[in-house]
Amino acid sequence: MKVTLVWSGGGIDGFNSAGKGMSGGWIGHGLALLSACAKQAGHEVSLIDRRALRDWDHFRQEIRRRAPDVAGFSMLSVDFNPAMRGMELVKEANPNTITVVGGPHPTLAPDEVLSSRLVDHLVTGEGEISFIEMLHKFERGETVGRLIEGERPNLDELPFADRDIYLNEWRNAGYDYDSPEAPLTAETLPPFVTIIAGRGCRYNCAFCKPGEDILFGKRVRRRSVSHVMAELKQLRDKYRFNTLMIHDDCLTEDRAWVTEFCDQYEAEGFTQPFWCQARVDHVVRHEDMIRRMAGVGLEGLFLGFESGSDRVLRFIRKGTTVATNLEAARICRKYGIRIWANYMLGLPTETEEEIRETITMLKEIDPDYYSSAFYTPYPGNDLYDYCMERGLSLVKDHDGYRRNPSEPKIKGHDPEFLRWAVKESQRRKLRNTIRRSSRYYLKRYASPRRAMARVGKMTKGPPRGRG
Ligand code: B12
Ligand code: SF4
Repeated sequence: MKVTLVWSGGGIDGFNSAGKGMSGGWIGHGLALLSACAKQAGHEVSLIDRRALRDWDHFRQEIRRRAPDVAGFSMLSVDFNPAMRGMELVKEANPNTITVVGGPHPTLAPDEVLSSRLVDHLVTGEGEISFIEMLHKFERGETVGRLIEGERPNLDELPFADRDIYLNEWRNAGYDYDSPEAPLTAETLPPFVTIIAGRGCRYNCAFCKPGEDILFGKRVRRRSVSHVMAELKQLRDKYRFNTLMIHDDCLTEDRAWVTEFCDQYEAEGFTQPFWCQARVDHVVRHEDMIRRMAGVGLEGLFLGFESGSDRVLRFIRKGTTVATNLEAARICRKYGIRIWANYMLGLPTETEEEIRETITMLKEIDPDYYSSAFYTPYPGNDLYDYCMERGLSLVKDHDGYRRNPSEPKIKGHDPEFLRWAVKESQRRKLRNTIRRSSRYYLKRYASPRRAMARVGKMTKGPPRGRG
């Protein structure tokens, strides 16, 4: 069958954003895996990535040109409006094209999505097995239910994510990259790639659960280290990646897995720096594991500090304390691991005093990168229900399901104070600024490797571009 997968996302940047930052320049692993599975089953697959298009007219042209039998849409809550508009254009181009939708929002709010007549079928949870089964049934003219519960695959039996389906699409749109995905930060050495080693998380944060369990199941599943290594070898051969990000929600919960990963990463000759997400309590509990990870290339951690108030941390069921947050930061500094600090402001019940405690904590942590969010109630988790039961949500439309700190998402907070708090939380103490600047200049001017490079530059003439 002719299948067109649609990345309707880009809720933040929208059209013309391919390659720009992480929301524009990272592949969606869900569709990349569906593509790999559908190709493996013999279907002809293409992708429309809204981020690589100019506008809806461009979308209309692309869908007409591809004329698919099936259009498969992926949808986060924030993508609801663009996904629906895309389906409208699919049906306008050819009412017989079958629309299938999946992803977090259809899984967590199926009734809302199914209430649209544009949606022919909806798959909840994971799509790799059930989507391919559906395609076979369509092909044979068999009846397929409108709501399908996705069967959970054995992750080691899945093919590797089809990254090219994104890259080709971006290149066709005129983008010219030397990296399969946009580097994480200005300092990240491209080519940069992201991978996912597992699904699920056994913790119970109120702003995330039970949504995450509904999507991926209560039991955490992780690919075997050898399966991940095989993918990394392929990525090394194909893209010569220089930096890696592991997206898993909670990779560091599995100490045995991480240890085996470090051993194999080293044994297979990987020296590329990598980043991953971690919980602060894991960093503190398993300092030896963190040291080992740093030894084989861990460059930075995305850490969910969330709040500088123990009461708020208890309220959101984070299972951590402010003391653990500070200790995790100290351990990261000790091993030269960069800190990407995730934290929220404007949570339900949070007072201005507690927000000031978060600011104080961040000044103490002095992270390398700040990732602040205004708490946003997404469907599918307990804190969302709490907000809805009390009429607290200020999110009027799906476009508002983004946690970028622009406007408050719930009642009870002074918008001006929150905006001030974002700025103040990111203003470094003078001693931290001095410490950082001196470290930077020391690295830049006192490193023998860089000094040699400068000598090389002076003797060899102008630098050449990276190949
Ligand atoms: C990596 C990531 C990002 C990255 C990269 C996004 C990208 N390009 O994919 C960044 C940092 C940019 C990001 C941004 C945001 N993210 Co994010 N992100 C993730 C994370 C950690 C991993 C995503 C992933 O690859 N998962 C693994 C793949 C295999 O799963 P999947 O994509 O869900 O796909 C499977 C199924 O959903 C299903 N499926 C998906 N699509 C389709 C389509 C069809 C047709 C079918 C049949 C099935 C199907 O089958 C797939 C394979 O099993 C998830 C959490 C998680 N563990 O999934 C959050 C998550 C998806 N993000 C979330 C959110 C809220 C956001 C933001 C809105 C945050 C913000 N800034 O406000 C933005 C929005 C980005 C945008 N659209 O513009 C929420 C979504 C909640 C919701 N109700 O929508 C999640 C679930 C985290 C959470 N627990 O809250 N994110
Ligand atoms: S926020 Fe992170 S640690 Fe908490 S339940 Fe969700 S995935 Fe797990």
